Amino acid sequence: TAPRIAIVGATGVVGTTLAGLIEDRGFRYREVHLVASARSAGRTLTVEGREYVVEDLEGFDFSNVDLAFFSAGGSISEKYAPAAVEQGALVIDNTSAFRMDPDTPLVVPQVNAHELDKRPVSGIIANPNCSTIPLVRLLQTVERRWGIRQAVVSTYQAASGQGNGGITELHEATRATLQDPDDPGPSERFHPSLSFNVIPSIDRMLESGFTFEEQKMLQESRKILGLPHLDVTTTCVRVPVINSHSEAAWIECQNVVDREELVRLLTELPEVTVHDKDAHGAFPTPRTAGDPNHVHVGRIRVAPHNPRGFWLWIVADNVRIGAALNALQIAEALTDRGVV
Ligand code: A2P
Ligand code: 11C
Repeated sequence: TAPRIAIVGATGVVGTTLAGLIEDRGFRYREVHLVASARSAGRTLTVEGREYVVEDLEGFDFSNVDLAFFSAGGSISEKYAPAAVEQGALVIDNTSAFRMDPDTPLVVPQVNAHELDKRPVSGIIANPNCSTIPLVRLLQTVERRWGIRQAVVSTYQAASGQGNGGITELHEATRATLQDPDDPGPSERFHPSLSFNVIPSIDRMLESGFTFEEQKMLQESRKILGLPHLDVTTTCVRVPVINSHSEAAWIECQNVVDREELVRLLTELPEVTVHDKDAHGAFPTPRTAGDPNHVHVGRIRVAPHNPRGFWLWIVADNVRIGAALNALQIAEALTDRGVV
């Protein structure tokens, strides 16, 4: 029978997108609970044309839930996900709280769905970071065919990575600067203001000089691909885009790469659109990429001076590919396997 599900963070940007995708993709469920903070409890939200009252996470009983999606932030998952597991739910967690826990599989279904063959020891399945997911979906093929020596990646990450609050702040800050060029507007989620700016710092700064976001991309890629020595190095940058993260990736391989074969292999990947109409570089952008449920790749170019290396320009909807859709595809894989 179909699972009873809960969406924790149901009022947030990932939670509302997940509810929409459940409808679009026809994911079957027996009951759905929409859960958020006390601030939202009592509000109503609609899923598949039916109204539901939002429930308060504090005191919510997970014993009537088979599958709980958590997208309410790391500290909320740390506190409430283990309790949900204890009450009998299997948790799909969108935060960084449990990703590196050895008893918690970190899953991108197109890459390592085999991790979903059985129930995890911790009762939690972690959804990777939104910049990691599109990258590993492409790297796996490259590793298998040519072997990766090193990937050097710069990201261009949208405001929606900081939730509805991030989107609102970018709008307000931009409006303030348009009124007065000296006014950077509000700067709570993004420091300094993101208005007409780019910020090479996402999540907290670590002792190493890398940010936590940059460290996540390395550690998570290694875990998902099962390559503990994979060399991925990144600079993560926030840009004044509302939604969809972009990445410029330089991938140097062990062997010489044939561009035509590379384009063919990427084209054959599931739910990937290759933008390659002319050799001089078709490209996706956050505004124009097309199907938001696909990873988009363009500017595919092997370096003439070093034909072991090539560049990719990647665009993926961070709220869908990087969070809600990946989480739902984990759930679909679990129900296909009869795990829930
Ligand atoms: P709420 O709307 O009640 O604050 P976003 O990523 O768009 O910022 O959304 C964050 C989500 O996490 C929202 O659904 C928000 O609910 C939820 N959330 C934030 N703090 C808590 C909390 N303390 N308990 C439960 N849900 C929370
Ligand atoms: C951002 N990637 O764009 C972050 C948000 O590791 O799940 C998601 C943080 C995470 O701000």
